[in-house]
Amino acid sequence: MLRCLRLTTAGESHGSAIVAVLEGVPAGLPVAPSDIASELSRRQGGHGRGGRMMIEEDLGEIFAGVRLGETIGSPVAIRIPNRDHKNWLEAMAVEAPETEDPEALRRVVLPRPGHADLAGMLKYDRTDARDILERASARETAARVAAGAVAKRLLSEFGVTIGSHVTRIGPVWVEGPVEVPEDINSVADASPVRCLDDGAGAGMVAAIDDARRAGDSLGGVFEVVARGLPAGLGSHVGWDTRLGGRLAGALMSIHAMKGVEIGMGFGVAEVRGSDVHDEIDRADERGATGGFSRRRNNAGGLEGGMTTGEPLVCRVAMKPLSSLRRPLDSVNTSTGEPAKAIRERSDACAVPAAGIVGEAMVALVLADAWIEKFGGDALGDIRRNLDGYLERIAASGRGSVDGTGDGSAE
Ligand code: EPS
Repeated sequence: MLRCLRLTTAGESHGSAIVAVLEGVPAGLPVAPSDIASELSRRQGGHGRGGRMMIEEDLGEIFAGVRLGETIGSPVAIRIPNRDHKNWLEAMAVEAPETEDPEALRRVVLPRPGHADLAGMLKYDRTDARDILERASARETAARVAAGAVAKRLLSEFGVTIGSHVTRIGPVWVEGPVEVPEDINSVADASPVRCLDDGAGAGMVAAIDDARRAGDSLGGVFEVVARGLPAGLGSHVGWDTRLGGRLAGALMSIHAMKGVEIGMGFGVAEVRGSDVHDEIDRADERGATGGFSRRRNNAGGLEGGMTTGEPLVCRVAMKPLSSLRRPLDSVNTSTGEPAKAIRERSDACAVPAAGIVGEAMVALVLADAWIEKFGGDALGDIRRNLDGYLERIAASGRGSVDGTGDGSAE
């Protein structure tokens, strides 16, 4: 999914820390610790989060790849300590245990339907599901958001903005077309569920409270919008260069995601081609769309696996979390007897936080496609290449293609 950048994350949910290592970031990018901390803090919020977020205060300590306020071309490494680790010292110790007491070691033999527990135990030959669930935990997304903050920082140098908002939680959704403001996050972040519609937002809060009271959980849908992209990121030439696939793969890799739509999404299956495709006009402005404009954006900013210069719009469906206070039926893997799944502390709903993770994944894929298109080990090289490219495409649509114009950028 990433071709020029490489992201590795490590860390268990209740281990000492979560770590992100991002390779391929060009030199000369200004990065401040606050760029990371502000994104991490956004991820911690949202109505429906559980007790864990009262314990953690994610800041993200950059310990490599940045010097004197700028990236230097080496891997950017970020560490996010787990404050909760102090309550798990024995169960999450690196050393071999001195006790065999399964309670002290917080061993788990009651896999949760919907979680990685059972398949992971079978695959990795583990009799303790904790060996699986600690890494399968969505705590890992803190590392993605930290790395995504660096990717966002790179894109912001070129005027690209990425925001998200929640359109559905369980039985409550925003009806009709959503009016999406230019600065999505300043509005969405003010809502407890990151919803742009106050009425629907209040209904979502009530639905989450109902589910929590019932010992249950809720999923939902969030939308990520990226603005300021030039036409031509990604490519139609290969199955693995198409940006739609790269975005969908990255978004589907987030814990608990079950579906991704781009633009009109599944709606394209219901109507005729003339109701789907976005007609082309000449634009007065010769910007990042190459001097063309569209009458609408059903394509969600992607055609043929490439950006069109229109806003990129991705929607993602998240399933309800599988840690339930009123657990579902399962099997005790040590006795083979029927039993209820483990009751683990968790969130009733994490859709608002998932939107922030979605922004990070979109930022990583777009930054990757940006470096692929404009190259360069240094920020200045990227800027020069971008300027040259924009100058060329601005000349399109002015008769230069059929030879009747002068092709100049004016
Ligand atoms: C998670 C379970 C909960 C969530 C956690 C993801 O953690 P705990 O078991 O410690 O209560 O709070 O999310 C985070 C810690 C986080 O930072 O987002 C799970 O099982 O996926």
